[in-house]
Amino acid sequence: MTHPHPPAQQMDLLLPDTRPAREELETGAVLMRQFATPHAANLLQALHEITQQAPFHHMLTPGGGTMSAAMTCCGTLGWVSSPMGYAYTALDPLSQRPWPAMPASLFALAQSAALAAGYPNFAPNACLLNRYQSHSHMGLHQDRDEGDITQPIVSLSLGRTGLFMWGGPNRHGRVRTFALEHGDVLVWGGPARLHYHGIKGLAPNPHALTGLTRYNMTFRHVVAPS
Ligand SMILES: O=C(O)CCC(=O)C(=O)O
Repeated sequence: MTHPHPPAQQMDLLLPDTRPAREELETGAVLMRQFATPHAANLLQALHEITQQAPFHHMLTPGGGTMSAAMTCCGTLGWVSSPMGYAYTALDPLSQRPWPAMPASLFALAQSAALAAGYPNFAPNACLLNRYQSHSHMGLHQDRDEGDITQPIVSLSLGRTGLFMWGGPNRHGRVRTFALEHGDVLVWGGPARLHYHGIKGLAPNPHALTGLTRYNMTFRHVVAPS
């Protein structure tokens, strides 16, 4: 028996991606869809090597809970959350060793994404890696521990689609939610640098390369704590 129409899931695969390749969310914030897709295999390999040295884990929060997403870092400084607060540290608190170095290919990709978004000379020295599974989420927050808000944040998504919340400079402002898919890169800086953002959850479908897991890497320039 032949089917006049393919099943819905197959149809999705056949439909062209109609999302614009480049979208300015607002002044300073640019979403570049599929920007990193050609580099996905290299990125996943780099992520694997980093997490062999500094495994993902659920950090403790200042409020006494645990972060929903599992995290780790690479670069000369890494972001940590603990009951004592948030900080950038030179050592991974789990191993007491320096964080794994940021691979040159990741640095170059983050730099080229920043440039394409209108931020020349981005020099990330820290990268926070997030791993989301099943019901993971990340509440609305600002990235404000970097000690330098003149440089943007470059955020790269891999694997399962994340439902990203994009707010404004105030916690209780309007929030838009949209899909961040495999290979999408979002850059925010300038007047949008301290905008609230987070992850509401994950889309249901698994991804061919990562199954039910979503990875995210955010590249930052951090001024070393004194
Ligand atoms: O996973 C994401 O897309 C967002 C990550 C994020 O907000 C962060 O690391 O500060």
